[in-house]
Amino acid sequence: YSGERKAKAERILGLMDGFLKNDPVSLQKDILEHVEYTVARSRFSFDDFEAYQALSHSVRDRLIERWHDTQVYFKRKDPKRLYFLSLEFLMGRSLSNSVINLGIRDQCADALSQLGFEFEVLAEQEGDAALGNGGLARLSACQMDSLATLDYPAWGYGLRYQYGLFRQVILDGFQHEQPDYWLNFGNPWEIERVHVSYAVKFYGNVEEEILNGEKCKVWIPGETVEAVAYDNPIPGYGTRNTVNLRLWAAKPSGQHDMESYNTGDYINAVVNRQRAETISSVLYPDDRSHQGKELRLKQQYFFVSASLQDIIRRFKEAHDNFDVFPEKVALQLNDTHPSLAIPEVMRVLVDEEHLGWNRAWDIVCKIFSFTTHTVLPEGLEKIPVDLLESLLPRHLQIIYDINFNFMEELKKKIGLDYDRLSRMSIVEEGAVKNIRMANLSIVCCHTVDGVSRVHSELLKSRVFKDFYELWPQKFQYKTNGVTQRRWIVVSNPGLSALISKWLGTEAWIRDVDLLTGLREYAADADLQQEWKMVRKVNKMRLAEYIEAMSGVKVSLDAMFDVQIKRIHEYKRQLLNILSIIHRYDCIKNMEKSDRRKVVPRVCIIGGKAAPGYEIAKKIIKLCHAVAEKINNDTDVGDLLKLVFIPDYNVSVAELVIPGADLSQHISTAGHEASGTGSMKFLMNGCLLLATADGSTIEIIEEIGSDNMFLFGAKVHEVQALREKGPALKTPLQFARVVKMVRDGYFGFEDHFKSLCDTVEGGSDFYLLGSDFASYLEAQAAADKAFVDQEKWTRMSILSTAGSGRFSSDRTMEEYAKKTWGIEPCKCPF
Ligand code: 73E
Repeated sequence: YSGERKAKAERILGLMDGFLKNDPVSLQKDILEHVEYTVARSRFSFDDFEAYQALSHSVRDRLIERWHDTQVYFKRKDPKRLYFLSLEFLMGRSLSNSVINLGIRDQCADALSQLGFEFEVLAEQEGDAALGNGGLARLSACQMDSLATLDYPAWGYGLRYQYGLFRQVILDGFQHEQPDYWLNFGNPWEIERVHVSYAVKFYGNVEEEILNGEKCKVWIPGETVEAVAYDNPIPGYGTRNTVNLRLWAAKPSGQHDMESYNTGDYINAVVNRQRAETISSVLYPDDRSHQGKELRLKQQYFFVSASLQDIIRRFKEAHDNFDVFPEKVALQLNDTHPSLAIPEVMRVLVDEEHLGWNRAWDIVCKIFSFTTHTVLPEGLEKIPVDLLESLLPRHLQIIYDINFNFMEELKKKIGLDYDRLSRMSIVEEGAVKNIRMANLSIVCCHTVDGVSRVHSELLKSRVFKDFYELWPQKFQYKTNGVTQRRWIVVSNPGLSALISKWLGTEAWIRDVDLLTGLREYAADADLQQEWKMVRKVNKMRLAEYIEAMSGVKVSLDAMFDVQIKRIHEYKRQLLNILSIIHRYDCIKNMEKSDRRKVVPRVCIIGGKAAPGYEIAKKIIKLCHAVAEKINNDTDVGDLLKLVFIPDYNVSVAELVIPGADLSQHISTAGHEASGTGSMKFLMNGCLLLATADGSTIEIIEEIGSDNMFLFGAKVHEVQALREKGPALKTPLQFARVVKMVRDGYFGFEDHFKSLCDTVEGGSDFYLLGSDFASYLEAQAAADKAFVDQEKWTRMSILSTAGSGRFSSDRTMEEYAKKTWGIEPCKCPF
């Protein structure tokens, strides 16, 4: 600034005593002020939760300063920006992550201890923000952290659900779902922007008008809902840059429908308007299929429309010619869930900005990129035409027009190959006519990314084969990654400090490839000793949690063997449980003298089943039934325990992962697009027991197959095994353990019958039977390795050392360079 503006800025800075200070005394002062004026409790007497609130507000103030600086800087520099559109973000807790990224963790801990509080205790007061289902949603959160850290000019857009993913309550071994009204106790991590709101239209009809002698379409909506912005600052690590995650909440429209008020039924008119809020009320809890639901479609369009209005407004503030739009805007579709953005941009450019179809289409083809997380054709999203026609009549017309042009172009290229034309068409004909959202996305996006190498191969050779043959250059892949800030630094401070000590630097927190430096010390006795100590402390913490949750006491000498993820048949928790039954059966039938050789295990399983997914819920019940039997068998004692961790979520993962010795990633090959849990365990020095599926194939390349326990059919073998079907010989042990379940050894035989039927009688689609023998071998190899603690610890250190490639920093850099064409824009303070 100069002149008058400079003087004003200086006066303001003087009045405010500059920027907020981060020394413990200043932090204490801020915390006390927030206790008094924000939380409205006495500064002389407040409890842990109130202290958490006051601390969070103090941290939030610092986030806001950086957020402002970053946004002002982005505005001034006007770089090409990435807009990341995702219907799900699984952020988890914010306090610990924020103080670490702001570099004020120790100062906050000091400040609190002088006030008589403990940082860790306050951090536990925070609930999870669970606005997503699983891997896809947590990936979005990790990617936001990396985008901020790497100084990319990025914005995230999503929905502010009032109810996040349901809480899982286990009663008598059965899963029950309870609503997660996560906003009950307030949310200091968001900033409500009452003045940033847009009208989103639904229903109605399309009319033609003549404007300046040209025909144009006008959509007359039947319902209007207001989208209000809630900003969530996402701080980078080791930088002042703080990016924005803008989530939309639905509110009744400010535009009054005079007619319904005039009819005199005032109360009903208000109640009807209030119904608008349902659009952002609840997250759909299925992480694979939810096709054809009107509310889901409304959610998708609601967030897409509000986000695009916001993006276009920001663009128009700085530019008056849409031809430069692709130089300023990259729009990333996180799966097909936001793909209505495509016809929406066309609608705005053609109907509202009057650019003409061809010019608009040219722009659309340059701005969108699409990442698919799906493996199976059945998993692809479809929208019934009837539904779209009623909810978004103009968008349906636009999709038809896009498809008509595409089909004409395609015919010129491939001729009248009707089978292929109909497979590639955006419109699926049939009893119910559908719009294929993946086809729409592929046709309109310049890049289609897979989430691991093998996933991309499957997309090219199977799921999108026709499209790959037409446009090979569109198909890429970027192997997923996770952020080492949350998954090592926040969740495993002991290991984090140890790594920094041995590497002689904290630089790995930003430059994760430096972790390879640990390789040279993998066999060093001192490091091994310290490594084991850190792991033991983490195991103690986990053991305490297990006892508090399930009442089961576990031995720290046992191998902690963990499988935590959504419950799905393809993820094969059932395979794990059946092998635990086998282990139990073996111990029971063993000579007492041989039992000394058994490696004690604590098997830990956690995860939620979609509420309507019966088989997955039966797997949870089976786990509890088996646990009940084993854990109460004093004859087996500490040799084997099985615990189910209820209500698995991000903060539970932060506790469990650092304490795991072994983790399981055992999907039927070809079914897990990537998998990201494995990466978090790997970073924490946990050994993997896995099939060669998704990203595991790339993990093998980094750490070597001799540092993990691999088993099972390979991707290219699965098809043939399935075709063999009933002719496949399953091992006797498999038949025996399934029979134990069938015969009621664990009770509830009627309940488990249909579960057993999924793996027997020729119907074993996920190949539990055919993989069982090799699974048991891998389990035995893990036992053997665990006995040799020196070897185990070396493997553990090598796992962490080889985990660098699986940082979301690497993934985001690849996207920035190869897909989005954006550059870092670092705020210079
Ligand atoms: O393999 C995972 C992958 O690691 C995949 O199953 C998951 O995405 C992860 C991140 O790439 C995924 N989630 C969904 N589809 N794939 C999904 C589908 C519908 C709704 C919510 C999530």
